[in-house]
Amino acid sequence: MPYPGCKHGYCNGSPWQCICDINWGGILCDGDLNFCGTHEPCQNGGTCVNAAPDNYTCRCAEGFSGTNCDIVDNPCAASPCLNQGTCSEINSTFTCTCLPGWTGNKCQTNINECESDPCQNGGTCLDLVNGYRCLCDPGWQGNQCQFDADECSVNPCVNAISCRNLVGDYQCTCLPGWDGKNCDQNLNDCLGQCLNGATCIDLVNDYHCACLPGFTGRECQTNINECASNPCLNGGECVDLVADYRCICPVGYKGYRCEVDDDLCYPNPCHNGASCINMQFDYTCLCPPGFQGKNCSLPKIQCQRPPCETHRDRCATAAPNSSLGVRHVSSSLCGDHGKCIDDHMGGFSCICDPGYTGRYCHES
Ligand SMILES: [Ca+2]
Ligand SMILES: [Ca+2]
Ligand SMILES: [Ca+2]
Ligand SMILES: [Ca+2]
Repeated sequence: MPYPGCKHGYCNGSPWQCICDINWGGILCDGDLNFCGTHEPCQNGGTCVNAAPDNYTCRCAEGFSGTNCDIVDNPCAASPCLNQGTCSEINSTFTCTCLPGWTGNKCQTNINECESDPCQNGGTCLDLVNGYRCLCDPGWQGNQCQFDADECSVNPCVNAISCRNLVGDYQCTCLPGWDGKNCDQNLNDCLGQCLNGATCIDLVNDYHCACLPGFTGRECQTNINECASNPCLNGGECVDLVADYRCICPVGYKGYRCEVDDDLCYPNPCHNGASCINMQFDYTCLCPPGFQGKNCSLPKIQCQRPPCETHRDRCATAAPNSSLGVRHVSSSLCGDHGKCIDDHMGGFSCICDPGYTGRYCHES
C-alpha cells in the first residue's frame, strides 16, 4: 500500500521511506531544496543561496543589508533626488526636498504653473521651471498679457494719415488711394474708367488710360479728328474715321489723298476740235456743229426735208436724205482702226487693221 504522505515523491514499498522528486527533500518530500529558484527573494542585486529545505540566505550587494537585502545602508548615497533636490536620510529611507517648481518623491515632476490659466486676453501659456511665460495675442502685452499694447509705437500704418491706439487693437486712417488694416493695399482705381477699348493702369488714387490708336483724352473718350490737319489735297473732302481718314476726291483727282491727277480730258479724246469736260468717272465732248457721237467723230446727218427718217443698224447710220438713195455713214463702233460688219441680228463684229486687236480694235 503506497504511503500517502510522500508529497513530491513516491513510496518504494518499504514503510516510512519516500523517494523524493528532484529539488525536494525531507521524510515526506515536502521540503523545497531550491527555494531561491522559485522565489527570488533577494532585492537590490542580492544573491540568493539555498540553505536548507524551505530556507535560503541572501548575499547582499554593497550598501544593502537585511534578510532580503531590502535595507539601504546609505539611502542618499545613490543620489535618488532628481532636478537638484536635496536628499535627507530618515532611518533607512530618504526624503527629497525639491527646488521650487519641482514635486514628486524624487522631485521628478515639473509643476505645471499654467494650470491656473494666468495668461489673460487670449494669451497662450508656456510652462517653465518654477514659472510660466505668456505668448500674448497681438494688441496685448505684459507678463500676463494684461496690458493693452500701443501698436502705434512701431508705426504699423504704412500709407496713413494717422494711427490711433485702441484697447487690444489699433486703427489706421489711410491716405487716399490706400486700404487695408495697415493701409498697405493700393486700391484699384481702374474700375470702369477707360473707354473705347483702352487699357487701364492703376496708380495711387489715380489711373492712367492707355488709349487704342485713334483715341485720346483722360478716358480715351475722344475720337481724334484725323481730318484736322487737312490731309486731303486738291479740294478733297475729308471724312474722319478711327485712327484714319478717307478723302472724297473732286472730279479729276484720285488717290488716298486725292493727290493723283485723274483728268479724263487729258489727252483730249474729243475729235474735230471739240472741247472736253472732265467728270468724276467720265468725260463729255462738246461737239461743234456738224459732228456728233461720244467723241464728236461722227458727221451729223442733216435731213433735207421733213419727215426725217433714219434707219440704223449696229454698224451704220443711214439716212434717206434725198429721193435718190440711202446714204450710209460709217459708225465709230470699231474706231479708227477697224471695219464694222453688221450681222443683221442686232449685233456686230470688228475686223481690225493690222497691228490692232480687241473687240473694238482699240488695243494696239
Ligand atoms: Ca513648471
Ligand atoms: Ca492697443
Ligand atoms: Ca490705385
Ligand atoms: Ca478719328
